[in-house]
Amino acid sequence: MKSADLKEGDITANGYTRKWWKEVVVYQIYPRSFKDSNGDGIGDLRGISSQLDYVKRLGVDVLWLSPHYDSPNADNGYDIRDYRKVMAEFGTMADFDELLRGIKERGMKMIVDLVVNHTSDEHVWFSESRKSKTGIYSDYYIWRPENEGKEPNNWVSFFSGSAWTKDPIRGEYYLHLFAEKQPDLNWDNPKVRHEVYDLMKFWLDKGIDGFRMDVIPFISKDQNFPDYPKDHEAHPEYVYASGPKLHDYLQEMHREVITKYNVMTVGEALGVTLEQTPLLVDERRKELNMIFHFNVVRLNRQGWRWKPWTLPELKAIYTRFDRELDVNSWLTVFLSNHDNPRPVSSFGDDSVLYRVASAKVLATMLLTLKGTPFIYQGDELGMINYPFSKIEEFDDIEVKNAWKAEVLTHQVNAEEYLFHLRKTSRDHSRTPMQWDDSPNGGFTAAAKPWLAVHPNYKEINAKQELADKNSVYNYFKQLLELRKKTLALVYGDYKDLDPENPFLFIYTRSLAKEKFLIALNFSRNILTYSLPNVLRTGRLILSSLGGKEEDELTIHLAAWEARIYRIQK
Ligand code: ISL
Ligand code: CA
Repeated sequence: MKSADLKEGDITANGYTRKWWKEVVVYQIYPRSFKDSNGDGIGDLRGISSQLDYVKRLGVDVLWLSPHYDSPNADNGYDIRDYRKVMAEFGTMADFDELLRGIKERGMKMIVDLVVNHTSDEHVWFSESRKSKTGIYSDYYIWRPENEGKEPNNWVSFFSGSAWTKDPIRGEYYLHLFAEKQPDLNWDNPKVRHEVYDLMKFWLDKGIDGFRMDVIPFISKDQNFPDYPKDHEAHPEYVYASGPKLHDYLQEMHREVITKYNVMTVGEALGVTLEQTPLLVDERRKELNMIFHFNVVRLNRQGWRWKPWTLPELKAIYTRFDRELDVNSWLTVFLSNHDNPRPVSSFGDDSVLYRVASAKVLATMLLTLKGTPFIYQGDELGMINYPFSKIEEFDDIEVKNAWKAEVLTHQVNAEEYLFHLRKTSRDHSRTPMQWDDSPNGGFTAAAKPWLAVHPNYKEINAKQELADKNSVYNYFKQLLELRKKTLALVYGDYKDLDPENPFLFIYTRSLAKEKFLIALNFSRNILTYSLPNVLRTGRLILSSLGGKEEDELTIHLAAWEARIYRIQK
């Protein structure tokens, strides 16, 4: 069944309502690290415009632009100073309009980042709010008096320390779940909500196609601000998320803004459990289209500490979500973003021998599971984690604050901290895109980019991979072509055939008369798998290593090989 056969709003054979945003593949761009057009060492919007053919050729449908707004960059743009102005380092509003035009004329769409749980402390709303307890902006943020000489409660910031800072000007504490320079907005104030809806319409009226909503489950707080229970210290996000009015506000946002446009919304659902997921994404509730849940990207880390994981644990996540969510809910599938290390290093094998093969296994999983796939810039090249050796090489405020709070206070040994950061730091995915083998990987003409380019740019770069038919990039391209014309890989029922297998991920996707078998080898060993006799492999339609047809009841998978079969029913 070709995706052209059915139309938006039709119901698939297994009960899903077809929507364009369920059938697209999204490519995330972190503007700071994508392409520098003016030689200042910082990526910018004109740089992105210059590479749109590269993105289009890959075969993705939607670009997600990480924050492009005016910001002092305390948290690389996730601290917004002016929602209606383009960050000076990234260019001008004319550059934004040109980028959007370039995307549209290539038949792609663009969503932007909506960061409205908090602003920068340099936003005019905060400058005004801290001036007085009675002005019109006084309750745009969350202010509380000190509590017996201390912070109002025991909430902690994700960037170390208390979530409260006493402001010398207003003489009260303000809440910031992230950095001190990221004060949380007070969503219980209807003026704040309508400011947000207005700024959303400003960008929607320019023609964007939706929003990725930053930590959106945090926007509603219990205004009594009770201490969270001690056992939540490791995961305060489960206290901060899903506050009393979250669904009221998301439904209001949908009524006031979203429903007036044909757009997609994806919520970054830090702190949302599987059980709570339908409350956000069940289409009948008219809140969000889909969410990013954190189960997979938190499988190998707890905060900044790396932890071992197993393939059965990874497979169980996909199976749980698939089983628990009905046809009224939709999800995303992603293995990385600007907050997580490179997937080949986290879930694949970033050795010289197996980097390419394992990148293709991960690409096959990403693009044949159920849910809208998100590809993060550079993952289509099989980029890997950076060899950080000292704290000075990091940029991320999350890293630097934890170093100050835990290492400089001698609670954690510096070497131990660096050992973990080499596996878990957000900066791994923020090193510049590697375009070719010229200095700085062709990312910038500047002598020094804002963050060092990975030293492997001569081996791993877009120019080399475009020319190499066996490259990771060209394999992603093949997979995207296959997914585009195969509705069963979008909506098809999912079934894990061997959940406990420690090294093989073998699953089917089936819709109406079509059934596909996907076989992934997450190991360096040649492995054999005998299919349950109800299944016959049928026709091999793709092998990541050029493998050939097989005896129909047994599959032999080479080290880090991925195979896709069309099964004869
Ligand atoms: O998990 C985290 C906290 O320990 C971080 O990876 C991240 O802060 C979290 O996932 C929320 O991410 C979003 O909000 C942050 C910003 O730093 C991230 O870049 C953004 O994706 C605050 O806006
Ligand atoms: Ca630049």
